[in-house]
Amino acid sequence: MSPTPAEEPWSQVNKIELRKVYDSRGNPTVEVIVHAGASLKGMASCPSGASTGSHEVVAFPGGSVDRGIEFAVSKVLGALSGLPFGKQEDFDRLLKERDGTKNFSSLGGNVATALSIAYARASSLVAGIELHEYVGRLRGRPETPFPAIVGNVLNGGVHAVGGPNIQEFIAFVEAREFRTEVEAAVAVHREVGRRLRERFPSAALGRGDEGGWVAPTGDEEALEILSESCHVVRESGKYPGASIRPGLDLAASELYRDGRYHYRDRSLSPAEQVAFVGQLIDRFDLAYVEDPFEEEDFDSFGSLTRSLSPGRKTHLVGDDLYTTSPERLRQGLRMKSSNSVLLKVNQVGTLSETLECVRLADQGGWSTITSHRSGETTDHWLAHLARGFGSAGIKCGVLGGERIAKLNELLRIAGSASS
Ligand code: 2PG
Ligand code: MG
Repeated sequence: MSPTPAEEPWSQVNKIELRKVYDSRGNPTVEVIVHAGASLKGMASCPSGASTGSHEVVAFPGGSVDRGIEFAVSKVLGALSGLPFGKQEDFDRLLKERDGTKNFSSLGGNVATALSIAYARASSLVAGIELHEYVGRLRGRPETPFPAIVGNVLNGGVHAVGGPNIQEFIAFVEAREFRTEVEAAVAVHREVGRRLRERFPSAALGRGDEGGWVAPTGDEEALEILSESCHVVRESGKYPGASIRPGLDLAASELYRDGRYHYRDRSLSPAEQVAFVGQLIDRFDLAYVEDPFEEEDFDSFGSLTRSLSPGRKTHLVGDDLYTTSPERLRQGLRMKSSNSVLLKVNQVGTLSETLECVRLADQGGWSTITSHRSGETTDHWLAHLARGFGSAGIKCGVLGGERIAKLNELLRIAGSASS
């Protein structure tokens, strides 16, 4: 039997499908298929957040996925038809033009995101390369080492009822082999679970929105458990050469009311919060600190950044502060507010604008962290973006099907790179 000839890809967009699907919280979201040949499909679905920054674009018009899809079908798809593949900036500009607002309130940033990524995937298929290579070419720098895992192992805040006030307790794992990172991150997750069961023998332990544990602990108690778990895994001798350190996403806008940060056991002024977080960094050797202040406080971010000791590598990361907006990131760079930026495509709505943030961070010598949302699908484009952006970390949780899907995809990418 003669082999089937390879399919001839199309050179331009001529068929796009959109449908409503559901995320890990059961909330409706959107999936897009940009066809790139009779059976070649660029697919992408969009996640959504719970602790959203107020400068993020609108997720869906009037909160309705159906309205976003209707707008795409009636006002956007016609303009995209006939566009050649590989013209990411043109595609993304058309999305913005057809939407016609500053914050995607007609089309919905989540619909725009799914369209933008699905088109990128279709373009990579047409070019015969992987999505991460396509993204890497757009970034315009050679690929850097694999990202560290920024793995949420204990959940709090708005992602977990009955847990600590701080939203995320994170294992930050860096190793030469990505497989070692995955194994060590899983080991920290298990060790945290074991310690929580020991400490709260009669409590019902659950898991939060991002697959981390939920337990009735205070914030510092949770950080102690995380820190001891990182230590035990590091010292186990099973992950030679791996750096395994604790980290936090304070999601501090959620703690901020009337000029103060409110915890169960204390309420802190911004200056006290700078001192409190600085102490936590020193005491626990934190490798990663995200959103320690509310989303408008560039100054306190700057104070904490200046206080970081040069000998310790800590990624001080702005999430709600920048909302993946090149304009807000420029302000942060000018004010030296942090040394790292979180990237979430659906905060801004297009791959091109996210890439603009990557380039700005590259120029400023800042790291980037490519991030999931608390409501996710099993789609794994995030893994390709983290790799293609050359991010220092991929923040995607550790356990839970929709979280491990991203790590497994990076294992596949790592494997295909070495064999
Ligand atoms: C965050 C994220 C993801 P959400 O705050 O960084 O961890 O949460 O998607 O709810 O904004
Ligand atoms: Mg965050």
